Parts: sequence; structure tokens; C-alpha cells
Amino acid sequence: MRLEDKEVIKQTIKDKLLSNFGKRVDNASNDELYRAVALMVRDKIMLDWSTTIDNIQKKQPKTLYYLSAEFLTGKFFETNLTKMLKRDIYREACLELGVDLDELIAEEPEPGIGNGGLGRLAASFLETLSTFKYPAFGCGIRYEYGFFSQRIEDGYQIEYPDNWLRDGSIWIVERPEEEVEVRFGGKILEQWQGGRLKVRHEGYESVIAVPCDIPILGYNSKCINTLRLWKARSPEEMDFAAFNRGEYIKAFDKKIENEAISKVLYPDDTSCEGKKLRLKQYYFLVSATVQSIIKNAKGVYPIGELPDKVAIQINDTHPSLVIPELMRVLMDEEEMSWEDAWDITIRICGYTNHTVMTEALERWSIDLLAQILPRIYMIIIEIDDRHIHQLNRVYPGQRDRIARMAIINYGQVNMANLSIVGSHCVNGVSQLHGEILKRDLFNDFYTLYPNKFKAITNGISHRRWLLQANPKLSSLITEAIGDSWIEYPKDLIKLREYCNDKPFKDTVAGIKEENKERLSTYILMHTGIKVDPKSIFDVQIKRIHEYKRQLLNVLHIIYLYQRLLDNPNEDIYPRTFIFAGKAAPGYFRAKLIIKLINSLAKKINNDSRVRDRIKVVFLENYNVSLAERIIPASDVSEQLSTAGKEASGTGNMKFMLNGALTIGTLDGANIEIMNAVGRDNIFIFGLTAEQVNYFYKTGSYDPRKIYEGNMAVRRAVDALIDGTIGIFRDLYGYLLYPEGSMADCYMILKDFESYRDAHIQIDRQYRDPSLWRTKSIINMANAGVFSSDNTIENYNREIWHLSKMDM
Ligand code: 26V
Repeated sequence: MRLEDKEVIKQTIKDKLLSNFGKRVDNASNDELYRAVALMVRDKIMLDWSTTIDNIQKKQPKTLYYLSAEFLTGKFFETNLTKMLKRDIYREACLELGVDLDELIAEEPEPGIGNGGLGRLAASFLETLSTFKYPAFGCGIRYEYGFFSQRIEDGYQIEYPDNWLRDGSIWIVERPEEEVEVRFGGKILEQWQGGRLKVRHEGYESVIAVPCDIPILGYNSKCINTLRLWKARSPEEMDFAAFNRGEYIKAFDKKIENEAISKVLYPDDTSCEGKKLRLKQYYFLVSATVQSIIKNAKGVYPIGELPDKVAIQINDTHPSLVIPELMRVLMDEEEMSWEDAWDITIRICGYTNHTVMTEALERWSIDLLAQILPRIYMIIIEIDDRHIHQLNRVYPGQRDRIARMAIINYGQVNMANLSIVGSHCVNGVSQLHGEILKRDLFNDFYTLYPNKFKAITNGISHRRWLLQANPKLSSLITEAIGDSWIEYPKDLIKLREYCNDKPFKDTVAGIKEENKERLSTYILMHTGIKVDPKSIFDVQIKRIHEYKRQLLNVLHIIYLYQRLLDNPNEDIYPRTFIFAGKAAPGYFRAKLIIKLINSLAKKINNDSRVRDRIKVVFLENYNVSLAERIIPASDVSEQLSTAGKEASGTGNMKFMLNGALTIGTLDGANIEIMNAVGRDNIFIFGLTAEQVNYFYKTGSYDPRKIYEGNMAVRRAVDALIDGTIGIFRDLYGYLLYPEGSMADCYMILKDFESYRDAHIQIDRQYRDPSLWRTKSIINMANAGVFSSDNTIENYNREIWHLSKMDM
């Protein structure tokens, strides 16, 4: 049977090559081969996909719409093969044709339509939803250009457009028959007709939203849900008269303006035009989604039953205009009363907050809203009026509190407040984050609606991050404990029995080393830096941000370097510090940190006095594929955020799943990881969130005292400006003498010493390979609760109440 399958696969690959490209295996390019095999895989997906869509259509089970500005799916080809349990047989079939499957996998362009954890979380949720056969749509924007492609030039981050769709995508199916019209601008006319206020929208401009659907496979599951990304199409192709007058560029002005909506993810919004475009993007996403939801419901069930049929999850505030948009459609088009529409809206919507950083909490100016979305603006005013009315009743005379809770304030719409008021559930993404929302950021709302607030800890797709990204370790685990962990990740706990099993430990160590060798080759090829696979691979990969404190890591590396220079015989266990991550293009300081890392790398890697005991590497263009390569090869996972600032973190979970040990603060999900593995199997350091808060509240933090009193700190900080690694006056000033803000506002210097102590522990413990392996296996064994499988069951129980489809 297996043999026959393989022969069929080989023949079909040949047929696809011939019919699509007129090529044979021996004269086809890798790209053509990738497309041929991918097309074949896609053929196999189509039947189950259409059955899933039909089932949802016919049976109308309650369906989730997960709205998100980002979906960081990673590549699809290998994942789809893995989910279909076909990766090995395709690999063999390819091999027999003289083709290396890995080379084909590399051909697929990476869809970079997200920038961080929020987007990656959305993608892992979709994977689990399909595996569990829960009916769901991911709804987003089909950005033509992803976040940006990062290159390092002379140590600096340089951004290039990420044209991931240049050659089309095998996995996207456009559905023009399901397109909808989205309206911007114009005027709103109100008329009383038959005892009802009728609203007419005139003088608007239309943009057509075209669904670009991507099938999302579950593991060994016939349920294939859809990621629906909306693409903007201009209703007018061009101004023919202008073209004939010779105004060739002007003839396309409107088309270009309209279609700019789905051009790029997070266009720079420092200019007014940029803000306008962002707002248009978000409304485009929510309006297209709401219209398609209502279209689907019409004539099939009474609109009043919508909350039994639909759940909408608002992934951070970017899609929060879904609340007024639902109100608009229910009232203006379905002729419902305000009260009925509001009741339905609240029962449908849930809001997940993903950050407490004030600069990331969105506010839109009312002028802009009134201009671009006049009807939505009117509805927001009404939502706010009724909300304030209620607040005045509950809190008479408490003007400050009411101002804090208002949706419209100081000429701006506070999108988090709108989301809280318009949803039945608000959740944080780790236990600590949930607590901070209740006690701090949203405390006023928590007092008023205590039952709305929940904490649901994030999770990761263990099937991608272990089964797919670390195939050797996966096979070993399966040999030891069986394969139930693939579908029941908590079964990984059975590995605990092996944490003192010598042969098992040795094999785990061997696999780690192989992964490290593979990464070393990649590093050499991409940076020219030769690293020692036997050294500790100490890794910090994530967006570059002050609060994530890459700078703390850097200062510690400087400190180690200085120690080596002081004492060439200093016994430091060889370490390779690996960094990767993108800085937002307009974020000057984050970009400077990248330059600092690269300058430091250049200095240390070329200093013979260091005798290769420490190496520093910055890998460019961090994305899902690069993470898949780095994480299985890591020994140490750096999770350094100032306590209270990282909502959850999910990288931390991927590392532990692959046997890396965490060095981290008591922040986000690090705390839960510590509780799962035990204090001895993680390196915790630094202030608690409470202590951090105390410093902020009292204003009593003084980094200059630390600088003056601690020689190690002082020398490391001085190195930023003494010319050893270049001149980084901004970063020096930021730590000690900033203009107009708090010195060292993320308390790097305060945490330095305990961070250094934790590293001393790592250095010591790594020297005892047996002990280290045991700890590593304990981390793997306890990673099961951090699977998105667990997270989704929690969301479903607490918020969505979906049922599994029978298929
Ligand atoms: C804000 C902004 C502000 C304007 C520029 C573009 C932009 C893009 C995204 C955001 C919100 C970022 C929120 C975010 O990614 N939060 C991360 O969510 C993860 C999943 O819940 C969580 O693990 C991380 O701790 C959290 O930082």
C-alpha cells in the first residue's frame, strides 16, 4: 500500500510538472518543482476544505470569527504535509526522483503578514481550531507587502519591501463572487420614516473587498477552516477620459488610492495620510467581515439568533470598529432597535488585550473618524452617551473616574474603552497580565463589571514548534512515550519518567548537538561567523523593544568581555549569544540597539584575546522560518522584560518545549513556566512587578546610584561611550541622563546584578551535562499545558461556546 502510494505521488509530481510548466524533473527549477508538489498537495486539501465550508453553510453551527490585523502563519507547504501525515512519504518520493524536499520547502515565500506575538498567536489558534473541528474563520487583510524585509548593512537595520506575493501564492483562493462593498466618507442624512429614523449615506466612496481564502489544516483532521484575508479592489479601473488626454498616471490615481488599503501592514502613521490609511484598513477589515457574516445569515435564520450562531473575537483593539459596524448593519440595514442591536453586539463580541504599553493603546481622533467614517462616528457618540449616562447614575459626581472610563475624551476615541464596553468578555493573555488589567489598567471597568474580566494564558502550536520544527526530537519522544502527545500535548508529562534515564538523556543531547551544528552552518553561511556548536547557545529572538531589554543582555555581554580582557584566563564556559528581531522602522532607539549588538559582535568576534570563549551573532530578517531553525538549537532562552510589561510572551514556551532552559524575569507567562517546571529548572532574576510598580509610583528609582556604586555596572555602561564599541551616547543618556523622561525607565541597571548571578548559575550548571539534560527534559515534559490546544479549550469554555463539528 505504502509503496503504491509513493509511486502514485511520484507519477503525479511528474504530471503536474508537465501540465503546468511543460517541464520534466530533470530540467525543472526548484521553484517549478515546489509549485508542482504544492499544487498536488493543494488538490488533496480541496475536498475536505469544501466539505467543511458546506457543513458550516448547511448546519449553521455556532462559528467563530477571529478578527486580527496580523496572522503570522509561517509557510504552509511543509505544515500542510505534516498535518496530512504525509511529510515522510513525500520526502521519500521526492528523493527517489532525485529531489530534496527541504530545497522545495525553502522555495515557498514566507507570508510575513504580522510583526510579533499577537499575529503568531492568531495563527496557532486557527491551527488548533481546525484540529479540534471547531468551526472558525480567521479574518484579516491580504497585505500585498508584509511587515518589511530586514537586512543588516554596516550594522544598521535597513528595511526593504517584503513582496511576498510577487509570484502569487499557491495557497490563496480568491472568491470574487463573495466580494462586498465598503464605504468611506460622504454625508449622513437622517429622515423619520414610518416612526423610524432612516439613515441615508450619500456621496461616499466605495472600495470592493475581495476574499482571498487560505485553507487552514488541522492535524489529522478533516475539518479545514478558512483564513479569509480581504483584498481591496477599486470599483473603477481607470479614468478613461484622463488616459485619452494623455494623463496616464492621473488616470490611475483613484485605483491606486483605493487599493493602497491592502498594500502594506502597519503603514507609518506619523503623518495624517498614514493615520487615514490605517483607519481605513481597520474599517475595511471589519466592515467586509460583518457584511459577509450577515449575508451568510440572511434568510437562513432570524438575525435575532445571531449570538447563538456567531462569536467574534477582537484581537487587540485594531479590529474594535467591529462593534459600531455591527450596530450600523443591525440598525440601518436590518432595522433593529438600538436596544436589540446593542444586546446582540455585546453578546457576540469578546476582546483580548495584548499589551499594557500605553503607546500601543490605540486612540483615534474624532475629526478623522467623522471624516472617514461619518456613520460609525455617530454610533460611537451614541454608545458613549449611553455609557456616560449609566456612569453618572452609578458614580454621581465622580468626574475623574467618569472621564477615565469615557469612550470619547479630549477629542479622541479610546479604542480599549470602546472594546470593553462593547464586549461581554475582556481577557488578558497570562495570569499576571489578567491581574494587571483588573487591578491597574482597566481597574475602573473591573469594579463596574467584575464578571467580564478573565485571564486566559496564551499557547503555542506544539505541532509546529516540536513535531515539525524538531523532527528528530519528536521521533525520539514518540519512541519513548508513544505518539499520543501529538494530539494530547499534556501527555508530554510522561517524559518525566525519562529525566534520569541515561540513554534517553544522551540521545536528547545528541539531537540538540545536531540541531546546533545545523544552525552553526546557517550562521556561517549568513554572517561569516564561525561558532562552536559545543558552546552554550544563548538566544534572545523577538521584536526589538526597550521593555524587552535586549540592552540588559548586551550590557552583560560587555561585562563578560571586560572580565576576559582583565583576566585572559578567566574561566568562562564558551557561549554563543544569538540575537534576531526587527525594530519598527520609526523606532530610533530600537534600531540603535541593533547597531549596538552588531558593533559589539564585530568587536568581540574579532578580538583574539577572547579566544572564542564568547561570540555574538545577529541573524537578520527574523521570521517564523528562522525561529523554527533557531529554537530547536537553543540551550538558553532569554526572557528579560521588565516585570509587568510583557503581557505573556510565547517564545518562552517554544523554547522550553524544545528543551531550552529559561533565564527570565517574573513576568507574563514566565511565572507560569516557573510554576510548571519548578524553581530549580529555570533561572529567575530581577524585580517583581510589584516592586517595579512601587518604583514607578514613588519615583524613587535612581539608576545613577547603582552606576556609581557598582563597578561592574559602571564599566559596562561606560563602554557605550568610551569608544571600545563605538559611540552610543543616546543609550548612555537613556540609562543615566535622559531629557524629559525617567532615567533607565525599564530598570535595566537595577536588575543587572541578579541577572549576572543567574548567568553564573547557568555557566556552572551547564558544566554538569547530566544535570542540565535532566532539567531540559523536565522543561519539555511540562510544556504541554502551553499548547494552544489548551488555550483554545479555555477560550471555548469561557467565551465562545462552540461545538465540535461531526466530520
Ligand atoms: C501595536 C502597534 C502600535 C502601532 C504600530 C503597530 C503596532 C502593532 C501591534 C501593536 C500591538 C502589539 C501587541 C502585541 O503584539 N502583544 C504581544 O501579544 C502576544 C500574544 O498575546 C504576547 O505574548 C506578548 O507578550 C505581547 O507583547
